[in-house]
Amino acid sequence: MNPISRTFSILLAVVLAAGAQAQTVDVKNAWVRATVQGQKATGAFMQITAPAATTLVSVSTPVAGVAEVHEMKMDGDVMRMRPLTKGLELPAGKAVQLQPGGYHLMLMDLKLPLQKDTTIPITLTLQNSKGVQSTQDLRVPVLTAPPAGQGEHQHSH
Ligand SMILES: [Cu+2]
Repeated sequence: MNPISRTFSILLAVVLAAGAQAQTVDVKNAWVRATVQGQKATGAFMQITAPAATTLVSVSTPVAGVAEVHEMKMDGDVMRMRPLTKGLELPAGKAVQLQPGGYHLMLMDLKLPLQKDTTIPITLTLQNSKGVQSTQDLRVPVLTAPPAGQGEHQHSH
């Protein structure tokens, strides 16, 4: 390899590494709710913190035909969920909770039952403030209830 192409390769590697790092979000307490035979949809939950302003534009997983970012909202006196068509804003340094009753990832058209104590892959598609998109792969445990310290009981206070 000649010195010029070698320098270029190193530069490219640095740029790629910097790009990947800028896009990475911190994900904690991720889990997806286990399903029973015949159930076609479930929710996935996690806490996401982005180091710089980021938008979660979409999600995908091989176990579901359709995966969407949803929010729950009161519609009159009925709680409804709807897809966030413009994605979920992740402000810099602020932990955003995806949890039962709030924002969540909706996995629909499930191809198989999700069994407790297995894990599934979920890919997040993220967009930075310059409009550049990147993906981040997660392994998410399948549970029947939120992990300790997380979840439904937090809604009652
Ligand atoms: Cu939903």
